[in-house]
Amino acid sequence: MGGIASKLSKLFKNCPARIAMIGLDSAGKTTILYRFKLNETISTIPTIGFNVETLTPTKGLTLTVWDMGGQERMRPLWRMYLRGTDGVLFVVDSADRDRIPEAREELLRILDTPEMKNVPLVVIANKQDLPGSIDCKELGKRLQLPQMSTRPWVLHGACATTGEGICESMESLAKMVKEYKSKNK
Ligand code: G3D
Ligand code: MG
Repeated sequence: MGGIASKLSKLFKNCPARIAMIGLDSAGKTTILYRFKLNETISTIPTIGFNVETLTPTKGLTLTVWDMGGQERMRPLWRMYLRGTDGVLFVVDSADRDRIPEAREELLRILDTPEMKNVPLVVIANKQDLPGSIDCKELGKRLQLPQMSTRPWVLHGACATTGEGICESMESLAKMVKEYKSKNK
């Protein structure tokens, strides 16, 4: 394969970017990272109960990854990690219907900080292969994406285990980050 890995290096070649990759636990974040064929992993555990991974899948692209949900005490730390973020990759388990409201809450909480004003959002509606998964349009509605009037956002259906939809998501991300940076920096 290697398709996604080489694509990433092209996409972010002239556009250094800091991306926050977040979602509830088990959404599929680590599985997506495997598709990037990472050869370097730096893990930092700044405090008990908060696992942040900072990875560089290709030169110029920095991913900061953590699981969200039920971590009220950790919120001040998120903000520290969100500073300087150029884009958000939000990964959702489309088949975990019961936890969609929780995912929405966490997403809105992240976006509703001064650091994240106008920062572009790419939602990965993962696990589209599972029976009973929510389709993209419905998921977008449940996450209240259409209500985001000023923020650029896009949603892609995906299956991290096969890699379907991951390239498209990263293409959208690179494009939106470029636009964001040209306007804001
Ligand atoms: P996380 O890093 O967000 O916590 P993981 O999530 O990447 O660890 O994924 C959690 C589980 O979901 C894993 O299964 C993984 O294989 C599975 N998974 C991830 N993406 C998909 C997908 O698109 N389709 C399906 N069917 N499963 C997926 P295990 O069994 O290892 O816990
Ligand atoms: Mg993980």
